[in-house]
Amino acid sequence: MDVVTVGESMVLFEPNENGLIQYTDHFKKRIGGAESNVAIGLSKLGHSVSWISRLGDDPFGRYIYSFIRGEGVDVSQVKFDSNANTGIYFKQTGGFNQTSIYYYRQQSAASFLNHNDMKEDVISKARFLHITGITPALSQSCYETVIHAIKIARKHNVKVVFDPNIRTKLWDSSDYIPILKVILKMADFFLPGEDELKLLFPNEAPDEIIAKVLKFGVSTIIVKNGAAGATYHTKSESQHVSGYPNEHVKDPVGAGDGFAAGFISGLIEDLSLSDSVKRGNLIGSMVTMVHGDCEGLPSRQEVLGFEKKTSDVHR
Ligand code: KDG
Repeated sequence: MDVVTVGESMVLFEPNENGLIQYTDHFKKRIGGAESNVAIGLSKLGHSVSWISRLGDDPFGRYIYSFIRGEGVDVSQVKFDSNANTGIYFKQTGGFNQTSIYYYRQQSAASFLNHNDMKEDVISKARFLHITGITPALSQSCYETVIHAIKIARKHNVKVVFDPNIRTKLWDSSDYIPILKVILKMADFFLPGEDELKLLFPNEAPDEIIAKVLKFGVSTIIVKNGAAGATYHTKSESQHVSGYPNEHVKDPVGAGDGFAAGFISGLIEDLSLSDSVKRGNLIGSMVTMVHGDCEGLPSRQEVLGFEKKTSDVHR
């Protein structure tokens, strides 16, 4: 496997028309989950990727399983739990020009992930382990699972990519910041958004934060700033890589996962850091042009077509 990732995926319900959930009768059923989004993105670019998770033994669980498997992701490490439900969530993109998320995922099947679900022979054979800050916020056992997975990765020189993906709605206290920092100290690549970095290190100057994180042992920090691009920092260099602003944003959710998929894909292919970040920026931008958290993740052909685009109609 090129990449292994672990986390929860949920069924996502989104109003069919541009309406408020409170007044909507018709919903479109989709799927969401930061880690499976990244897995799908990588698979569509031609990489091998395994997604580790738990799903309820229910119709939603089976829907998610088939969807992710259908995108070419290895699901051999996914377990069905007959004692817990698959998580669901609702997303309102219309309305007052702000996206709102409502989770129904407490005690979900994925929140019972535990360290026995992490197989050493699966993680040790990968080149990268992708982790987000969502999974450790789901439950104590999920936090321990993530730490266990990272320890296996480090033992076998598998590089750890950490995207904090801060979702404060999942936090019952501010104690998650120290937890995210524990993971950060074990990561090789750190992919925060500019706003997330401020949340993790309040009242500290950006330069000080970068110096501090590099001292933790992180080799590369990529600070994302949406359409404005991203800046990467290593011990020897810092470089800004321009983004891909677009006027066709339909749904911003999943852009960060698109970035992660593009960036990791560049690393797998041994592209330079700058080109890997550029690929991340491009795919993050493409994701926002399509409704849904993962539907806008492009295939390699779609990436090439988008880069070479000469006309609005492709015949
Ligand atoms: O990054 C997008 C994810 O946030 C979304 O797909 C759902 O994983 C999800 C979450 O926990 O919000």
